[in-house]
Amino acid sequence: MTCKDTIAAIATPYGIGGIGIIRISGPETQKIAKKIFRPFPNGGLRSHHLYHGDIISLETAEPIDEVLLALFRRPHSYTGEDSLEISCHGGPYVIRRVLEEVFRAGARPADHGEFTKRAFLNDRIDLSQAEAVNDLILAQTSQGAKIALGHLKGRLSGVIEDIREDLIESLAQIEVLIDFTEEDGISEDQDGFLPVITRAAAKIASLSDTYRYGKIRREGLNVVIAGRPNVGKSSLLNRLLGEKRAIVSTVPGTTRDFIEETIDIDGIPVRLTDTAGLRTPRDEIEEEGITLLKNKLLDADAVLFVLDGSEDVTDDDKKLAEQITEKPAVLVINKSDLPQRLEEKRLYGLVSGKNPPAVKISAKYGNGIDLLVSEIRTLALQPSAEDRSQTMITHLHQKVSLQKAHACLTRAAEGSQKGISPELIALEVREALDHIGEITGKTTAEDILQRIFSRFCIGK
Ligand SMILES: Nc1nc2c(ncn2[C@@H]2O[C@H](COP(=O)(O)OP(=O)(O)OP(=O)(O)O)[C@@H](O)[C@H]2O)c(=O)[nH]1
Ligand SMILES: [Mg+2]
Repeated sequence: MTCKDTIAAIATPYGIGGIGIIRISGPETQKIAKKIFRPFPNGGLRSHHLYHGDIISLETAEPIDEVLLALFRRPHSYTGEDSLEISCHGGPYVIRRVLEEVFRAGARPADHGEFTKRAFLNDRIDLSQAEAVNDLILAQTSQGAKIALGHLKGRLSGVIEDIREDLIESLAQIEVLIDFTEEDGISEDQDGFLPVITRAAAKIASLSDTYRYGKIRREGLNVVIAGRPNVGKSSLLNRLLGEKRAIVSTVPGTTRDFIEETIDIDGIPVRLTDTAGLRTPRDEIEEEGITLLKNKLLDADAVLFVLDGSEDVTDDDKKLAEQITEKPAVLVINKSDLPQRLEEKRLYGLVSGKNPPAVKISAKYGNGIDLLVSEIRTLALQPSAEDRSQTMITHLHQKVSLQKAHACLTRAAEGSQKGISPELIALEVREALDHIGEITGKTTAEDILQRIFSRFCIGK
């Protein structure tokens, strides 16, 4: 596919810098260069060569800036089209003047992510790679950057292709069955395709499960510090931060609004949220604080459930335990410097369905904090090292597509066991293929593409 118009944008950040780069892409690229670049070589510009010269004003023929210019002839360019990069002096005035001349010579302003979108439309990269370009630019953590680079190099595309091949193989087998049944009305091997479908479904499920960890590596871990009033949540936040950020007092119900701060654990940003203590609200403000807490718990990747070791487990503790059954948690038994009244056996089964690890600390004096940090590290870096070598997905729409594909294959497998017609099974497998194709962009709807590329910066 070739786009008819030629786009241009500043590819470097706004502001003052050593150089600023203008990018141009599209069929008019070489003509534009010929109009505004002097001296223009007689035989035209060679691809992948640097030229030194001036950008001139089309109106006055006066030089605007002394630049370096490089042409990348199609298809050997980022976008797959003729592209040009002009390295100007990096001041906002000069670079904007050069861009104006580029527009005057025939280009139009590029939209968000339009260069990458053209690379995708011209089959230079697939959608998962295009998204990885943006993830890499926006990466805030070493782990996030590593995953993005892997995807950019086609790691996710490879896994998706592998699943696609399975599905195509099973479709071929089903088609044979359809022809066979039509001709003879019977078949010897009604569900020979079933193992292939089951294998593909398992691969899809395991890829879909990586979302939680992929997202944490891309965006960081969202940890909520929760507990009843006065157990030492704010003291713990201050201790983990190494500074006095939240107000600590002997008065229960001190924290009303939530307080968010970020610490770095092994290259992953861990966002800590200190919240209002959970109990039957005493006033309107406390009620509001508790609503906020419940919303924060919904968004949390993990919960630090703080208990007071100098007191026994209370009904308020149990109420909170009910709210966090779905979340990975660490039981933080605080105030270990005081005489202990909390019986450890009361902790078993406190959070129903699981036994979260428990760590004894003193937020006031710092005891046990290293152990707690290592528990948080475990939450952030799960799954284990071997699993981490697995390809991960990092975007919600990828997970949604995988879940839809999985549902189709489940229906196909169940249908086949119930003896439904191979035509209907083939329909399900084809739909699963379409959902898989949404990740690489083979079958992605235009509005979703639009949304994905609108998150990019202009000039990329
Ligand atoms: N001895 C001892 N006291 C602590 C410890 N941690 C907190 N405290 C005290 O417990 C009281 C409450 O601490 P906060 O950190 O304000 O408790 P909180 O859970 O944030 O309380 P709310 O905001 O009211 O829900 C303060 O007087 C703290 O000094 C600890 O490890 N040991
Ligand atoms: Mg507090």
